[in-house]
Amino acid sequence: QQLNKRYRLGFHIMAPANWINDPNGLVQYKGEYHAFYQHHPYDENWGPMHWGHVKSKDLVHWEHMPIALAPTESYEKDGCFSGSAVDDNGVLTLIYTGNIFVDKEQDILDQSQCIATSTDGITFTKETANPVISKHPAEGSGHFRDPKVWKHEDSWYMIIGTRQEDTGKVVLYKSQDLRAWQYVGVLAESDGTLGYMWECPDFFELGGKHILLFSPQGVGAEGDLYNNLFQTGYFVGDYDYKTNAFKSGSFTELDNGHDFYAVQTLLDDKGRRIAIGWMDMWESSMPTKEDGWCGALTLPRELTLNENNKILMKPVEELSLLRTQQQKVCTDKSLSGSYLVEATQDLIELKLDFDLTKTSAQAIGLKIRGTNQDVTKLAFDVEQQKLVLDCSKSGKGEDGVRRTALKADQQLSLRVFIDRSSIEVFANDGEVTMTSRIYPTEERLGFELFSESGETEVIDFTCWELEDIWG
Ligand code: DQQ
Repeated sequence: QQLNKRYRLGFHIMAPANWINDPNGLVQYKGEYHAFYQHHPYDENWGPMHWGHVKSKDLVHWEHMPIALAPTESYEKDGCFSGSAVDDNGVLTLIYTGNIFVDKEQDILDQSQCIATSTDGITFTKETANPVISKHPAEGSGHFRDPKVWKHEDSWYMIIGTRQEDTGKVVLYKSQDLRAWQYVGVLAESDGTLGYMWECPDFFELGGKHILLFSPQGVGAEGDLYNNLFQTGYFVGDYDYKTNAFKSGSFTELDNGHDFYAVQTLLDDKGRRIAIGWMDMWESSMPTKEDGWCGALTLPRELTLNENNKILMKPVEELSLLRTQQQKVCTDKSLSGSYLVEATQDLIELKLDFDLTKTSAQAIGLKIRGTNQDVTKLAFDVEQQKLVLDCSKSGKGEDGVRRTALKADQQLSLRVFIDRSSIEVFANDGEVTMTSRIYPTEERLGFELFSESGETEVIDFTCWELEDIWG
């Protein structure tokens, strides 16, 4: 059956049809990138979780592979939940959570950690010894999921998200063979303000520091921060493997848009730390369900740490392989009011640099794909020093406006990727990113560049039409 194409993404990872959520098992294996994802292959709604699978030679052109994991065993009867992957000496090893609903209504779960292996990177065999960790530690509960495994020196390490009553935590295990795991202890836990459950943890070195990335449930909104139901964010700190002491600073949200969650990373053979998230959110209205599918993964982003211990996220350089036509819209142009730019395609990357030393406007930016009734607006509020992504007229009314602080007095550089139902904004070399789904209801393509209540100077505005990788 043909899916309605109107919102099908052109250059993002999606399932062939039906539901997807978290990225899982991001890994390089035998020279190719593999990404798996939480998937319900029989319905556009979340349900018994399988692992969907895609692979790529270049992080940009993806190929669908057969479903990697289905919940066939008693220890995973209610789903193969999120997890990670490692290349264990030529054996592609998936480490995932077996989910059992003890009482779904009361949210009582019995979760354990399991393993499946493959030597062709296509078909996976579950270990007969599963689950390899059958019970949570005393510091946790049956909410015990999303194992992330990595190697340090000669040992394997695994972190798992858990909760104890209403305190979210990450716990650590150690192994020599990926099968027998020894409990080390709690790596980090909520101080009472950071939620009741920590999902999808990841732990890695970046710029000489250790980063604990995780997705807490139950953090309340605070002004411009934490405005989604759940958020992905991180701690930057120092870690000592000998004592399991992790000393870190405060929690920082990783992206400030509407649809970005359950982020995972991999370290690739070029030494890059690459992150991919689920590009949707539990509370969104998910209009693509009408078309028989739901959910997607974000573009891969390369992470670096700046001098203020903030993670910067930039689109991986391979994304330039998608560019087909280039259009130089303008250079060194002073602007007040608005300027219309036609586009003939709906898959677009754009680069837009403003000179803030020549800006008297209150707000500058871009209206995307629309008229006043149906438009996504990206603005920089010059006085407040905030980047503002207004999705309140992006075809699903309940998604409002997101604002995030962006200190900029010299230049504002925007890189924006617009797909048929998404927008990903990278501002000032990844200092701020905003990721949201949009659902344009009108046909108009194109943009309107604007400078409100004053002038600005556009240093460069270049657009590229992008390839549709799914044809
Ligand atoms: N989704 C998975 C869980 C994870 C949650 C289940 C986060 O493993 O904790 O689909 O979206």
